[in-house]
Amino acid sequence: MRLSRYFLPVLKENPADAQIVSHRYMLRAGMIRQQAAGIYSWLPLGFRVLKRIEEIVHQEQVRAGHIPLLMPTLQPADLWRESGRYDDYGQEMLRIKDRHERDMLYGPTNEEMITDIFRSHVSSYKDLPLTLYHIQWKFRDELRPRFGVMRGREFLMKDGYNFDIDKEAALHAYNRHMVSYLRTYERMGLTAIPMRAASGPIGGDNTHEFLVLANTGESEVFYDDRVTALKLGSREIDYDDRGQVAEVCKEFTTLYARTDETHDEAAFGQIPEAHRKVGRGIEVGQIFYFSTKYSEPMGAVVVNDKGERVPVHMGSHGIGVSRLLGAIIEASHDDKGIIWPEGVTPFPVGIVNLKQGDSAADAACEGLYKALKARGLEALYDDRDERAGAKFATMDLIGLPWRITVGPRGLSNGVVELTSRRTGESEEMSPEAAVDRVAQIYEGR
Ligand code: 5CA
Repeated sequence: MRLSRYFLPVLKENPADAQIVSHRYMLRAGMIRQQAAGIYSWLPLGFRVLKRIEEIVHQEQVRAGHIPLLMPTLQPADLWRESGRYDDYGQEMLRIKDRHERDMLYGPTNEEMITDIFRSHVSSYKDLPLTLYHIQWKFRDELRPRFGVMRGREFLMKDGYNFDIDKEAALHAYNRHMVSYLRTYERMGLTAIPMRAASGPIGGDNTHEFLVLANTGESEVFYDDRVTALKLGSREIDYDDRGQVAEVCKEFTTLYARTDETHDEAAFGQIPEAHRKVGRGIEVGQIFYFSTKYSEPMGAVVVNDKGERVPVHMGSHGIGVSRLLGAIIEASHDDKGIIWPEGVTPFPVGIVNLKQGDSAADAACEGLYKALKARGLEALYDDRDERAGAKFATMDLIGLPWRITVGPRGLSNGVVELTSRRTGESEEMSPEAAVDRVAQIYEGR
């Protein structure tokens, strides 16, 4: 993408109403625009990151054996009357009447609708286990929408629902979600710690939230800091292997890590003092096992292998897709701007032409741009007629992890400069070597 032809409305000034750094940078980098409290347009740069995050979420869900579908944003109220949640949900639910005076709502979550789909099409244990998920916009009329996409009213969520024959099978689905989430967050450059939590309006006793540690997080967290060193890494997971999946979950949930809702001062006190930490975290996901809470009242029943009709065991599992942009920026930035992890960056690399109009510099930039494209990498090429300082400031603000700087002086020695946004370190090399290096960094992503 050539910056001269892109739509990147960066702001020079800090927006006055943005209280936390991720919100400030998302506005300044021209990623989002607020249209109403907690409701945003996704401008091209923000949209690219959102799509990238969605893609990683999809890939890891499919890897775990979960099946994508798409349910609508608007739902009939009658489904929610069946589960009893129409009245329970309160003012967070946006209620709408259509022209025939039928009660509708903008879905805050989809347990009822997915249960309806299931009961209409599945009747035998032979069709289980089944996990269906979608990535769809939700609406919750939050009392205090704030911090940009972090607590929106309209927000993008991945929500998945498992249907299993018994508790044991459903707990395997729960564990499978936990492991697939760990991998999902790691691919985004995040450390998200599973913490014992409270289930709120979704219900059930088994629930974990995934928290990214950040001072600006809304949740108070209590943990043994050795939990932050745990990594899933590139180990092979067989998602059908109950034992292996359960082992991984055990590894990640044995050390103390809880939100304030489930905090236990006595258990916390057992942690050696040097490892005992109180902090704040951003909740980027939550998983639930709630047994037959929805399947019983809604009649999601299958015939088991003994010929008996039994309600299925269910759980639901959510990832805050749009919130993740904020969480990643909170975890990865400096005073100049965002520092995108390679996994989610809107463009893999930026090209800065220090002297637009200089024939050698222009030709070298064009050559780099095309060579990168041939390797499957779309660079953001700053081909505007601007001062070098302004170009660097824009690149630093929007946070591409790598920058290739091209100027007449370097070119006279046959070199360009490759700079890491994270370390600030630069290295001179031939344009071909720079392309190779960047291609290597992104290999397999
Ligand atoms: N049905 C379940 C799981 S699918 C559910 O709705 N879970 S949830 O309420 O925990 O939401 C899932 C995730 O969505 C949260 O962990 C959080 O990351 C994200 N989320 C929730 N509310 C908001 C909001 N107002 N703005 C942005 N993201 C949100």
